[in-house]
Amino acid sequence: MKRVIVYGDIHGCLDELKTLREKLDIQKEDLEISVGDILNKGPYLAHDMIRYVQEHHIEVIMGNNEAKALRQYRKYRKSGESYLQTTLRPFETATVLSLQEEDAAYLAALPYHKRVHNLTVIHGGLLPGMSLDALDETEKKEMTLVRYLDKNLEPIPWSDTENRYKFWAEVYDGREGFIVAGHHPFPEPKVAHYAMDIDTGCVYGGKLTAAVFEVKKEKVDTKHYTLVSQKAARDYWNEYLKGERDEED
Ligand SMILES: [Mn+2]
Repeated sequence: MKRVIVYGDIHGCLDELKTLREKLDIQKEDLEISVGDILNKGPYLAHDMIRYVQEHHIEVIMGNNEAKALRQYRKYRKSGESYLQTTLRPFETATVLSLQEEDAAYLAALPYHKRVHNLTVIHGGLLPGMSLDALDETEKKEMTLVRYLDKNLEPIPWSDTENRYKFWAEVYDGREGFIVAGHHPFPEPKVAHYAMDIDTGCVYGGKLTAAVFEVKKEKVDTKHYTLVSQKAARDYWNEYLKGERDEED
């Protein structure tokens, strides 16, 4: 293994991912890992995203959007068309309809974390008291959703800006290695002592970021890394929202 390369939330931004991989001059010995949320909200369909990461051997961590897509796909298979029309938004319907049975099997098998020596990749955040090897199904899902914590170090939703005390990475103590995660978009990667969030909101017109680590003697050098980004061609999500509103008018 030459390098470990971790990608932030891609959300269907396949063009930006391809350009970023060219910039990085990806080699066969590199290990590429996505923090998850490869699908939904962006321009390319879920099926195309899954095919691409499979063909290029990019490992993917379960993000909240993969978990949601799988849940919705299964419900659709059970309840049929009416479920799509009554419950899902257009982009969710497009995701569900693009998935094939083998894509669903792929999503169902995604891991919630991946360790590479002293480096750990997850989607959201780790809470105080959570230990990666002892998580139940509820905690695994919770982990994909963690952003800010309140004064009691309890996770709070994105919308609750009033009770924001610390971002999870700022209180994480390093017990599970150096963590690279995504999920909460920042204009620039949010780097703390033992963790970083590299979701730089590509699908919202930001950029797609990769964290690049060198591996030396069975150890990932987490002190010296590089952050490489590719700017989004457009603000895909807000263009989509505008289209959704226009359709209602
Ligand atoms: Mn995301």
